[in-house]
Amino acid sequence: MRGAVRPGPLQDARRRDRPHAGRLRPLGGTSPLGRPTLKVSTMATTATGSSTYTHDHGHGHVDDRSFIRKYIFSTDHKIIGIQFLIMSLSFLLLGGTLAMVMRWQLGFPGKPLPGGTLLPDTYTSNGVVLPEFYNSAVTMHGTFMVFFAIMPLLVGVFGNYLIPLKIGAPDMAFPRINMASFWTAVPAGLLMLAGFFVEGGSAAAGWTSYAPLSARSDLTGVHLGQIFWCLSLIILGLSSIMGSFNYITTVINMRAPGMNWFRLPLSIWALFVTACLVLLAIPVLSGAAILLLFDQTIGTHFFDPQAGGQPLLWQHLFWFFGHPEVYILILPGMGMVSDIIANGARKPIFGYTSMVLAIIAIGFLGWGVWGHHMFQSGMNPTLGTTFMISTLLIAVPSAIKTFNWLGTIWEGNITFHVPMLHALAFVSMFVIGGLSGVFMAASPFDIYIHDTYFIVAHLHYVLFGGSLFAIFAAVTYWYPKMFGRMMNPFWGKVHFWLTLVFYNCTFFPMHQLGLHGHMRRIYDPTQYAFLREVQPVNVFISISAFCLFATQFLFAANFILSWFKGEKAPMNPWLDNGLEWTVASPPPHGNFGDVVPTVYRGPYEYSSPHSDQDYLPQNLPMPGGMGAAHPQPAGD
Ligand code: HEM
Ligand SMILES: [Cu+2]
Repeated sequence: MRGAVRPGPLQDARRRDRPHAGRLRPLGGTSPLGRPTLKVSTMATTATGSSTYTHDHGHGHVDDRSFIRKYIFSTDHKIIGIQFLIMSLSFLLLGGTLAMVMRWQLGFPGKPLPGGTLLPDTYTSNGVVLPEFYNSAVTMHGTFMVFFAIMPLLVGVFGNYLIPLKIGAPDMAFPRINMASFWTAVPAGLLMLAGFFVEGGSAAAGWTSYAPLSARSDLTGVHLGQIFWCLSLIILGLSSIMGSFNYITTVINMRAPGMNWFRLPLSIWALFVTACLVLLAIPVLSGAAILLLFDQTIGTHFFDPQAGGQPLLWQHLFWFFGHPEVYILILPGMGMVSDIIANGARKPIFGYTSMVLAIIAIGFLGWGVWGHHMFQSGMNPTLGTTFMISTLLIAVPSAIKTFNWLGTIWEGNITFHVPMLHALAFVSMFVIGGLSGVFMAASPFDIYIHDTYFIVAHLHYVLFGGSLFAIFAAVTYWYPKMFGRMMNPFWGKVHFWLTLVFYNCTFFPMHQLGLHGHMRRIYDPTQYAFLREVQPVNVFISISAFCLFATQFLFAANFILSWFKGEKAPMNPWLDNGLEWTVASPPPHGNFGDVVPTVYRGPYEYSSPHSDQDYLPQNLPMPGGMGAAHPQPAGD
C-alpha cells in the first residue's frame, strides 16, 4: 500500500550531498549571532563532519541578556519574528476597522456611522462619514493591509521565524541588521498612522497613489498626509531591503550539512525567491516615491501633465513594482501551505521539483506583466496583447502548483487540523481568485470590468482568500513552536468555518456588482440610478463584512488567551519532519545548541515505508543504512 503511494525513488534521492556547509566566518570577537562575546565566553567549537561554528553563550549556561536585549532590541530571529507578528496583527486590526467604515458608508450611505459622532468634524458630520474621510479610509485600508499587515506577516514574521530554524542555522547571517529591519518598520508604520492626525488628514489618492491626484495637493486638499505616505514607504523600503538580503545570505550560506537545495522545505524556497523579488522590486517603489515626494515638496513636475510631466510614468513605475509585489504577497503563503498540506495529508508533497520550478518561474515571469494594470491607460493595443499573453503565461506555474496540491491530498490519510483547514481553504479560494485573474488578463474582458468591483473581488480572493488564509494556517501551525502552547482547536475550527462562510458572502457578490458596472471607488452608490437596483447587494455585503470582522475577535481571543493559558505544546505536535520540530517549543536562543544538525533527507517523508512511524525527521540517521535515501549521509 505504501509502495503504491510512492513507487519511485525520493525526489532528492539522487542528488549529491553538500558536505561543506559554507558559513559566514565569524568576525573577530563577534559570534555568528552577531553579539560581541559576553561574560560567559565559552567559545564552544563544535565539529560535526567538516562543518564548524563558534557559539559564544554555551548551552546549559544562564542566558544573561537583559530584558531589553532579550525582548525589545533583540537580535534573535525568533523574537524579531514575534515582534513583527504583534506589529502586523495590530495593523491588520486597524486596516479591518477602516474597511468597516467603508462598508458602512457603501451599505448605508447617509446614515450616521455607529460611534461616528466621536470622530472629529473633519471626518464626520453628525456621525455621517464625509467624502474626504471615505477617500482616506479607502487609501489607508489598502496601504496598511498591503504594506503593514500582509507583507510583514508573510515576509517579516515567517521569513524571520522559519528560515534559520528550518535550515538548521543558529540565527540570521546578520542579526543586527535584522533587528534594524524591524526597528525601521515601526517608525514607518507610525509615520503612516500620523497622517490621520495632521491638517488635511491622511493620504487619500488610493493605495496606488495615482498621479496627478497624489502629486498636487490642490486636487485633494491633502498635503502633509500625502508626503507622509511617500516618506513612510521610503523608510519601510529600507526595512524590507535589510530584511531580504539577510534572508538571501542566510539561505545561501548557513544551511546545515546535508541541507542541499533540493532538500529545502518549499516554504524556504518560496521565502528565498520572495526575498529576491523584494530586493529588486522595492527600490523601484522607493525611487518612484522619491520622485513623487519631489513633486509634492520642491516643485518638480515629474508626474504633473499640466506642467509637462507624465502621469503614466507613475503608473509604469508603480506597477513595475506592484505586480512583483503581488507575488511577494502570495509566494510565501504558497510555500507554507505546501508544508502544511503534506503534513495534513501525511504524504510527500506531489511533484517537489515542479513546485520549486514553478516558484522560480513565477519569480521570473512576474516582472513582465505589469501592463495588465494599464490596459485602459490608452496603451497601444499591440502592447496590450503582449501583456495579455505574458499574463496568461503566468497562470501556468500557478496551475501547476494547484494540481500538485491536489495530487498531494489525493488518497492521503488526511488530518483536518486547524492549519490544514486553512491551507485547504487557501487552495480553493486561490483557484477562484486565479480564475478571475485569467479573465481579467484578457484585455477585451478587462476593458469592460476595469476599475469596477470585479477587481476588488479578484484582489480579495487572492489576498484574503489566499494570503490571509495562508497566514491563519501558518500562525496556527507554528504557534506552538513560537509560544510553547497550543491554540484551542475547537475555537480554531469555529473561527475557520465562520470566516470561510462570511468571507465568501462578503467577496463573491462583488463579482456581480462589478459586472453590473459598480465603480471601484465611489462614496455613495445610490447617487447613480443604474446602481440603485443593486443596492441590496451592497447591504448584504456590508452585513457579511461586519460578521466577518466580528469573527476575527475569536481568533484574537484564542491567540491571546492561549499565550497564557493554552495547553503546553510538545516538541512536535503535528508529527512534522522539519528541523524546527527537533528542538524545544519554544526553541532556546541559538536554536540547536552546540550540535549542528545533519540533514539526511527532504522534509516530506510522511508515510515512509522505511519508518515505523508515519514520518521521518530530516535529521534522523537511518540505522544500518536500511532503505536510507543516502547511503553516505553528509557528516558521516
Ligand atoms: C493567476 C494569476 C493572476 C492573474 C492572471 C492576475 C491578473 C490580474 C489583472 C489582469 C489585474 C488588473 C485588472 C484591472 O485593474 O483591470 C489584477 C489586479 C490585481 N491583482 Fe491579480 N492576478 C493574478 C494573481 C494575483 C495574486 C496572486 C495577487 C496577490 C496576492 C493579485 C493581486 C492583485 C491586486 C491587488 C490587483 C488590483 C490592483 C489595483 O489596486 O488596481 N493577483 N490581477
Ligand atoms: Cu498584476
